[in-house]
Amino acid sequence: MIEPGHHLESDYQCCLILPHYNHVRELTQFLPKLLSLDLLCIIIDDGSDDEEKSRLIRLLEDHPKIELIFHHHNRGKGAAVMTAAVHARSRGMTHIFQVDADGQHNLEDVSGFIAASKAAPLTIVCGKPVFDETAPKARVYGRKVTDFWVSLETLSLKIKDGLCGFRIYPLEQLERLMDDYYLGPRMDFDTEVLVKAVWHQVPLRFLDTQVQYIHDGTSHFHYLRDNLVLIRLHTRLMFGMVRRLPRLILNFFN
Ligand SMILES: Nc1nc2c(ncn2[C@@H]2O[C@H](COP(=O)(O)OP(=O)(O)OP(=O)(O)O)[C@@H](O)[C@H]2O)c(=O)[nH]1
Ligand SMILES: [Mg+2]
Repeated sequence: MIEPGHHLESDYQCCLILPHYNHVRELTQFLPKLLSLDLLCIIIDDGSDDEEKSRLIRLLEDHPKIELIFHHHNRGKGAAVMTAAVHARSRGMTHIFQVDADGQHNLEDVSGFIAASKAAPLTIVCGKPVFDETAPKARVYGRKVTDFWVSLETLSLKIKDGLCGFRIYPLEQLERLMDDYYLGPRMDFDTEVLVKAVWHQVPLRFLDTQVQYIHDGTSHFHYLRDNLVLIRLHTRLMFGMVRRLPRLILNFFN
């Protein structure tokens, strides 16, 4: 008998989804590599500036394997991923592979991640970043702070990295998390979805992947706004953890 929610390998359909906000220059550079993967790709433009939006449309007009959808105004990376999830489902996908549009992720790892996801289709397969010397120290140390908080919020060491946006979500699992929990629409999304996946006992697997800070690349990480978003995130996750304490303690011993 096949368990509910179990996918046969032959049913497996994975597309790439790229949340995009004012990153046309970077996207132009890695577009050839993206096209060479020969996968359906959904780009969600998250309310980029008008000029960037026109450049994006021109860049992608001759590429039918890339579907472009738009948010009318900037809503945040998490909102863009959730829009993509709904769209991918309507295109018959079972899984979405989230990749940042700023060219920091290593597309050479796409096939290995998909192989791992096919082997465990109910698992969220997440990137664990390997940085080189291009990574700003503040980002590397900032991750350690996130690691500390997520271990407390889940009472576990299941999340090996809560920030890397190179991951494959089984849509069914992601939809359940979207139905049952609040998920932050901005930079809080990547962390929050994994903490809530652990609370919900969705399995996670982490694979190493190189993350590069391209010389001259543009980050739209907004220090004040996004750090406030992250402070609010960990405050609500700590309250959520306390409410679920008995269940998390039980999980700890299982
Ligand atoms: N910053 C930001 N990125 C967005 C937004 N909506 C979608 N994105 C996309 O989300 C991805 C991550 O954005 P980045 O600005 O690189 O943020 P980051 O990777 O957390 O920060 P860095 O470590 O500095 O690169 C990129 O693909 C963006 O284009 C948004 O509202 N703000
Ligand atoms: Mg980035």
